[in-house]
Order: sequence, then structure tokens, then C-alpha cells
Amino acid sequence: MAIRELKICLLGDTGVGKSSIVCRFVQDQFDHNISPTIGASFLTKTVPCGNELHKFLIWDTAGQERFHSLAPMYYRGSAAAVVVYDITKLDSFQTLKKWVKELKEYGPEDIVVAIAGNKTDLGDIREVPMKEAKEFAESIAAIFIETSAKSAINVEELFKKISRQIPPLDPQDVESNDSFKLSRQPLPLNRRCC
Ligand SMILES: Nc1nc2c(ncn2[C@@H]2O[C@H](COP(=O)(O)OP(=O)(O)OP(=O)(O)O)[C@@H](O)[C@H]2O)c(=O)[nH]1
Ligand SMILES: [Mg+2]
Repeated sequence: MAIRELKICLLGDTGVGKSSIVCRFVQDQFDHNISPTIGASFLTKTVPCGNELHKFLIWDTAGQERFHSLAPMYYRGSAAAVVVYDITKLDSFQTLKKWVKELKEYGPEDIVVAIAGNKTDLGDIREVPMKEAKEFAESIAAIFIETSAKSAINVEELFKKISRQIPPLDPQDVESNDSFKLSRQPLPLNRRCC
């Protein structure tokens, strides 16, 4: 079975839950006391998709403004970007729109964009209506999903949706042996998750 290495980055305001989403996806854990990411963290997870295995090389970026200038290193060469906002913080949705604009201007032309509204377990203090976020995602042909890293809601589904959106390989491109690698990845800086 062909293995494809797919670089994926997570972008979004600090505190929206990017690291928590990655931690839930890769380790099926949630840490209430998780620290803000410094620079970026790197993790991998391999999932089946049709006749292929997708090895996600996940770059979880730091949302604090002081790290903003590092972001291009992580979205360049990415097959997909997950842009996260916190459904209880309207500001984080405005920040998401800025990230989407930056990706459209400077990101890879064919990048798959997924918009994730995190913290759905806090629905009673919601500030961003689902309809508004969904319509925005549709307007830019992005994947849309609401997640809860805490309650393990839709985190796997988010990455499944991304997998399905990646066009399958042309069989002629696959080497005769069963491993095919597509990545042009930088070496990991660190592998901390939570
Ligand atoms: N209730 C709730 N809290 C969450 C959820 N996801 C993350 N959190 C909490 O939100 C806070 C920030 O989470 P992080 O995962 O560190 O956020 P981040 O986006 O990685 O932040 P930076 O690394 O600074 O960019 C932590 O206190 C988490 O425990 C969720 O789904 N529900
Ligand atoms: Mg983080």
C-alpha cells in the first residue's frame, strides 16, 4: 500500500485549542493545563485512506502574535492547513479570517483549507454562530467542522475530511515498491505535544 507523507499545519489565535486538537488526534488525550506552544510542535500520525496510507506530518504552530512571522515556514509546502477558532471567542474568528487571507495570498495554490470551530462543549457561551462560520467556509471552498478536543468530538472526522479532500495518487506516479513519499519537509524542531 502506498504511503504518502502529507505536511499539515495548524494555524489560529492563541488559546483556541490547536495543540489540544493535535493531542486528541495523535494521543487521544486532553490536558487542561496545556502550555501555550513556543514556535511550533511536530507530531505524526498515519491513517488509512482508500488504497493509501496518509502519514500526516503535523506542524502545530504557536498562536501568539510574536510567532506570527514563523508561520510561512509551516504553511509552505503543506498539503493542508487547519485554521482553528474558538466558538466562544468572536475575536478568534476575526483572526481566522486573517489567516485565511494570508494563506490565499502566500500559501500553496492547491492547499486544502479546513476551518475548525473548537470548544463545542462550551456551546452555552458561544459567540460565533455556526451558520456564519459555515457560510464563510463555503465562500472560500474550505472544509468546515466544529470540534471539541476536550470531549473528543469530531477531531478524527476533521482529519478524515482532509484525507478525503486530497486527490489520490496517479498509479503511474507510485514507485514499483510499496512506499511513495511526497514530502518536502523541513526537519522537526521539536516533538512536544502536551
Ligand atoms: N472547554 C474546552 N477547552 C479546550 C478545548 N480545547 C482546548 N481547550 C483549552 O483551551 C486552552 C488552550 O488550549 P491550547 O491547545 O493550548 O491552545 P493553542 O491554540 O494550542 O494555543 P497556542 O499554543 O498558544 O497557540 C487550554 O486551557 C485547553 O485546555 C476544548 O475543546 N474545550
Ligand atoms: Mg498550542
